[in-house]
Amino acid sequence: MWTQCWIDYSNLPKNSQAYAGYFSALYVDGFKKDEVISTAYGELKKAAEGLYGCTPEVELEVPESGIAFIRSEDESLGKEGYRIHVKDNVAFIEAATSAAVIYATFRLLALIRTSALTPDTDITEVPDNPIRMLDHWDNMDGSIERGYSGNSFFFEDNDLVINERTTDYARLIASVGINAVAINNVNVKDAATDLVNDRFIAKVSRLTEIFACYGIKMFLSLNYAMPIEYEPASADPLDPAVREWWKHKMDEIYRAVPGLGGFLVKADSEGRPGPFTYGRNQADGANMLAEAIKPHGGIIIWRCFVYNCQQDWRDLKTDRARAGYDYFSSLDGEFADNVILQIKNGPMDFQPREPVSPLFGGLRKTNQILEVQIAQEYTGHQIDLCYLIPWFKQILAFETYMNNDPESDTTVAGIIGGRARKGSTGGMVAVTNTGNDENWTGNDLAAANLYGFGRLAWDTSLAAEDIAREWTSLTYAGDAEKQTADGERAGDLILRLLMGSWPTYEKYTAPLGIGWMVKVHDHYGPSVEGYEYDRWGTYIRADWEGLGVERGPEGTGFALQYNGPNKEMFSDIEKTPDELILFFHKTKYTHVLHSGKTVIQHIYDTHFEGYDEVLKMQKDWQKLKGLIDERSFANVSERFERQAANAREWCDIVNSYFHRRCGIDDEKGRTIY
Ligand code: GCV
Repeated sequence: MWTQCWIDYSNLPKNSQAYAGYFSALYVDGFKKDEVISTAYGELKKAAEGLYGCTPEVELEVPESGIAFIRSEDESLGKEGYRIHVKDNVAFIEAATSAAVIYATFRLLALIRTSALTPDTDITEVPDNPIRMLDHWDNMDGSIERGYSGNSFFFEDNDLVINERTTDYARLIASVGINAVAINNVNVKDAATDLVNDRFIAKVSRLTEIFACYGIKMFLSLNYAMPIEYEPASADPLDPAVREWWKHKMDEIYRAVPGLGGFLVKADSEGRPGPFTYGRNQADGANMLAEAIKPHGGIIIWRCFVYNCQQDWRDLKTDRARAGYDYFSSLDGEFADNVILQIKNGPMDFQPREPVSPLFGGLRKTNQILEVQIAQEYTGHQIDLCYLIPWFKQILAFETYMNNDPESDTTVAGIIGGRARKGSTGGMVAVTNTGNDENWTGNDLAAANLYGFGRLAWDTSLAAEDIAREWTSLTYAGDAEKQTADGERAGDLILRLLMGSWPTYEKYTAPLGIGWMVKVHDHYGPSVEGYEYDRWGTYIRADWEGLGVERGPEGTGFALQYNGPNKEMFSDIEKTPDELILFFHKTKYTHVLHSGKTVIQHIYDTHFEGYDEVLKMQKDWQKLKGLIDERSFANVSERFERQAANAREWCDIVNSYFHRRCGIDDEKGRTIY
């Protein structure tokens, strides 16, 4: 069996009796009794049974106490927004669609379970992002690319799996406002190509229906090269035979799966085929699919992760960081309306710290989705604790200087939320961290990233700390209120660990934005020069004098891809923020940072500190013994043990490597192995 994470209703919240009355009745006005409304009722029932052992009666009039779903004509709520307010002893959910009722129901339950619902509650929430999506990198053999929490719960032995867990998953992600999910790996290989063929299409259709009950649109990753295997024997996007083939294919797919949201495509990247093979550009490829899917109302999500993965080490001009902008910025405005470009947060690949991709603010006439990764590929494999929401907040807040219009919100959040350009659409996607482990996310605390991603994608103004507090209260419920021996509330202790975890992880791993000092391909544990000597070349350029890649005007020129003040800031080593200095500049070990420390002393200090902080986190966690659920306590204890070993290894290897490279001693005289 598996856990229910933050929607487990077996643990009564504080003051819970005060809310019992809401669960006595449900009144529905103006909605047809569709599957989605039934799902919302089902959720209330589940909560009522779990929390109070009762079942809400469906009543034909507004009850004296209970919950009421009221269909609203208020256009400002849009398709997904809702109002929750309390009058007398009734909690009202007002919304224009049944999907919005689902989101509101989960919100109401969260308010109740955190004792936040009061007689004065009157909140209206409309999501900031039209698309709030999770991408699975699940393969049909059951493995998950970059998966750290078991195998896939969608696929096994080259077949689809549909069972109770599928519904529990839909429930889990709908509870935090997710409205789209792509179930298979963007590297579409072997049997996965057949997801859109007779072999699997009926099961695909059933899956879309399960998700639809929770208001979620299902997507598939598509094999761009598919028509090569058929009559056109080509995937040239401008070849009329290929275009025709796709039109027929889309007709066939949508006849069988009318509820499909559309397709996610990785083309011309890391060995995947794409339009470049035929001398065409990325817009040619995306628009061909967009045209074919348009009659069915589907969308094409086209990834911008296109780069040359085999750069020669002697080539100092080619720069992987430049690639996205180089390939896509000149195509701005050429993509069809039903194409959305999916852009990774940074120009490289989900490192613990990177600058924001210059495509945000570089593209002015194109729909954009921000892609982040909660699968902890480079941030500790869900062994190490790394609460990523504070990092995502920084990315969203980045000012792109896209235009000079003071009226438009040109931060990343504004661009993807459609507020920078009238008529645009977009959203946020996370490569998900879920698998078939008992607790879904490997490390129990990694579930805070899944929860947090959903909440943040819904409301980008939420503080990372508030999200973590909410998650902690919902997950540990009554236990969060207990006190440790030294008088700290258990929930506060967990919150403190979460909030400190990303800065700590950054400290003991790759400093000052350099990234990539991980073991090659596996990406867990240190290997300072691993990628320096790999065919998959991604360089850090360390020598006896300094390290970092020169990306200013004298170097690869990457810094020039940014607008106005950002271009100026990143081009100049003196103006570049410390945390990104090695990303942008080849920097001497003796260079003095804004912090007043030299680069080398910063490396020594942060690595020692990072390791110490992990030991402290591990010790703090032990204070929860006997206070929280035993399974969860043991799960995280075991993870901290491994994290401590990992942090020790990082600290020793990184410090020793740089000590030997530059010969400069640690000012504090600590032992460097
Ligand atoms: C799915 C990185 C990962 C790959 C991943 C790729 C991508 O390179 O290491 O596993 O492939 O990103 O985002 O497509």
